[in-house]
Amino acid sequence: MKIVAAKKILKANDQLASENHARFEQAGVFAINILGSPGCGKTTLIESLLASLGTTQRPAVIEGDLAGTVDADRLSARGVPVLQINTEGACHLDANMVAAAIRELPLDEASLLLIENVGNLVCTAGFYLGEHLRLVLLSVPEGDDKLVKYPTIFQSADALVVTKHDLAPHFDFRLERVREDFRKLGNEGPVLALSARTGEGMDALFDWLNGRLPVGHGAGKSHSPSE
Ligand SMILES: Nc1nc2c(ncn2[C@@H]2O[C@H](COP(=O)(O)OP(=O)(O)OP(=O)(O)O)[C@@H](O)[C@H]2O)c(=O)[nH]1
Ligand SMILES: [Mg+2]
Repeated sequence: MKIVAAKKILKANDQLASENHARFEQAGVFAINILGSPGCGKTTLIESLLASLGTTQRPAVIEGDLAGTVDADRLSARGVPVLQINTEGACHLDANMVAAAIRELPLDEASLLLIENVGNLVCTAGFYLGEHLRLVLLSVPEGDDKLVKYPTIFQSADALVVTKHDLAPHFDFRLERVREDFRKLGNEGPVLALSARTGEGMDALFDWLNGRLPVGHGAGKSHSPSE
């Protein structure tokens, strides 16, 4: 019997992801991988990002879902290029899927690529897609114990975004515990609590992201009629 070790598959994925990264660099695109459980608020956050960063950036979106185009339809309505990947049962995006997607997107006209991964706290963590930045979302209704139970994804995050913070009064969610557990995992990144519903905390995320984008990124790439 032949056995293909998971390590080998991940190595092949990393190789392809590096190629994706090189393609992003060549196109002048900053790529953000957005991960979290089903329903934690990924698409809603992307809508907020499009409304804010979209004024200085030229965004494009990759949507990862097992099936359907619900989120892609939602975001296409905002006038940005969106490409839907249907994983047909796979619980995560991989670098190969993203490589195929970026061939179909007008990447050279974009400056920011937002990738919504499949809703999952486990499988998505191990697959580097070539992104510059990884945002991991945890919504208040999921509970404050998730970092202890699903450490890998939180270890891999550049920032932890606690979503639906407007619901905090209705749940026994301790933000301080989440901050402590994030540090215990050895992650020094920011923990940003926010609500897309009320707008609370959104500016802190936008400021942090703007600080991470390369200087002169986006705005300088805007295609004015005089160009
Ligand atoms: N109260 C509240 N609800 C929110 C917030 N953000 C998102 N929601 C709601 O949460 C539900 C799921 O949001 P989505 O953005 O579709 O979540 P998702 O992570 O993209 O879901 P999948 O793509 O299915 O994994 C929707 O009903 C949103 O309106 C928030 O800040 N506060
Ligand atoms: Mg979604």
